[in-house]
Amino acid sequence: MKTLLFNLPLFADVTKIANDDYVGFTFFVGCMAMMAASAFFFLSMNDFDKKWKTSILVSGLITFIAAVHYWYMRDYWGSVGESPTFFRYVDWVLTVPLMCVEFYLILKVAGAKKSLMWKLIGLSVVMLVTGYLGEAVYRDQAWLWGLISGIAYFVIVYEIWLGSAKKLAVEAGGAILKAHKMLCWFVLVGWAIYPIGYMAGTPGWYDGIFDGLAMDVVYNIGDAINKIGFGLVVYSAAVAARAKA
Ligand SMILES: *C/C=C(C)/C=C/C=C(C)/C=C/C1=C(C)CCCC1(C)C
Repeated sequence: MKTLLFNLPLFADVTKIANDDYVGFTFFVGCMAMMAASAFFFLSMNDFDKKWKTSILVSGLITFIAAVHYWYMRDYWGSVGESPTFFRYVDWVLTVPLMCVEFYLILKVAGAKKSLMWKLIGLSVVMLVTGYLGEAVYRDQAWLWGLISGIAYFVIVYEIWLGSAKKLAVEAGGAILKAHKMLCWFVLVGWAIYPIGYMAGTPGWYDGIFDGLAMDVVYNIGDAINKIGFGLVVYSAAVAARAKA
């Protein structure tokens, strides 16, 4: 039993993080931040009525899924010393669709249909699967897969900023419109960090732009801003809605 436990990744030996290992450091701190955020969302969700409870639960699930993946990525980086691309994309393919669900849940009061949710989820999956193909499988065609991924990203941006999602948000007004707008900014600015990471990680492109700052550092900063920040926007909207009620 003891050997079994100690062979689980949870009890694996801790690897040293060098002073200049920014990737290792941001994986470590990122993991802690995601855990703390999850505890916060899970513990506060019961302070709200049913509608907002679900939204805050989803915020917590997003950071919790990320915390588990960060635990593995931190360990993988420490012991293998390579970018944990596979874990990274599994994390994204679970958490980004949940962010799409978040848009839908917020707009549900204004009559958002499930089809909007599935459309956003479908686009996000296309964006991530093609990104994975360019980053891990067809490295020589990184531009082609990056382009397809970028198009899917732009369609998402269009849909929430100008498309039917926007219309619903305007109809709802108040805290809903405010939260929707903030989340839109996250997608436009916060998510734009990722294609920069992709370009910085593709050999022969911009691998020198940040003075050699690794792609993983860019992705880790992006994740902290987007997953925790996104959840906090939803939390604030719930607080605002409660104050009015
Ligand atoms: C929590 C994780 C999030 C919010 C991840 C978002 C990821 C993206 C928006 C990735 C986008 C990409 C492109 C737009 C083009 C290049 C390939 C990707 C997958 C890095």
